[in-house]
Amino acid sequence: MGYRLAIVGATGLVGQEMLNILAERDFPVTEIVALASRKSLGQEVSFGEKTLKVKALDDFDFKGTDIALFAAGGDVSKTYAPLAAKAGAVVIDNSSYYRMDPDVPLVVPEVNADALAGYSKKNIIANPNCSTAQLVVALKPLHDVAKIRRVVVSTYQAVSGAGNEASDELFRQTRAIFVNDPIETDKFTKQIAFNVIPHIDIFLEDGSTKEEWKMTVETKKILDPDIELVATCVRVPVFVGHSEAVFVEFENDITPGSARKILREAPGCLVIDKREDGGYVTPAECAGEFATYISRIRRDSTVKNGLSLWVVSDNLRKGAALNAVQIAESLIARHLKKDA
Ligand code: 11C
Repeated sequence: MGYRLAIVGATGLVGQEMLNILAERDFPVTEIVALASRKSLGQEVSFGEKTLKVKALDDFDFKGTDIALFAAGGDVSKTYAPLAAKAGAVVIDNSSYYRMDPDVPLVVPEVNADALAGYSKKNIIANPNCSTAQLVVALKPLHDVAKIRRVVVSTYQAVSGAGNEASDELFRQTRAIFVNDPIETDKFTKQIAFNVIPHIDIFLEDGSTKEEWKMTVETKKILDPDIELVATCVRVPVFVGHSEAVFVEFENDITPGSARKILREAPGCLVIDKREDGGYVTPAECAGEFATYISRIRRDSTVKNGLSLWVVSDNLRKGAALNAVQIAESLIARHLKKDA
């Protein structure tokens, strides 16, 4: 017995990855509809061996849809998620629009699947920001053992986090440099090819960016409101895979050896941590994978109980599409079981 699904934003990077992952994981589907704006009408997207013709979102009737996965940005979610939810579909929303709504669970299944119980308040479940998702997967097992007080994180975020056009911009600029053409910027504020940009999302009054703020407030909502977190979010010329240098201060002592052992056994985590040349993971190796990779686990001796980690994951997968599909899987297992 399967489920009727709708994918909103099916032509975007995350929407297409959702379709790939649903097919890869043999998600129980009886019907799947690919939706997008009218300008994508008639386009085709792949779902396993099948090809789906994209339909228009603006006149789609969600009645009869069990689960709607939204990956089309905050404005689309703001308008259409409540309509889908009212028609009876459970919405799993990848945008930031509903994340901090107290009546909307914000879920990373390895960390807080129990929060799914609150889904029926609005029939909407939020998927976190990509840089938060991989971080909390790595932090949760350590928090359970030694209680985290404070986290300092610097991110190295791939251009695909900013969408298709941003990825094209990195490609075009890289080419332009090689053929000596002028560099044109559009999606990014400065040249991204052979450069790094310490700016993701809009600036806030205190000088931080919204991406940095999201990492703080989302970690608190998903993992523990008492955790203090400060982030610096940086865009790097990588197509897929966000990396994070993470400094964690704990309440209780925890050695690098015990952290390594705990993370090896933790759901969603894969430890690659040989203290030798190449004994760590880089974004090029995590692209297309499901895991959150953890390397460079070592003591931070500048604080009492400190550890430092390197955390890498595919931002389109664990950071977005995979986490959304895992939410759908957990939702089905816990709340939407259908008789076989
Ligand atoms: C980026 N993290 O890499 C962003 C993309 O709040 O869902 C996801 C933004 C969000 O640009």
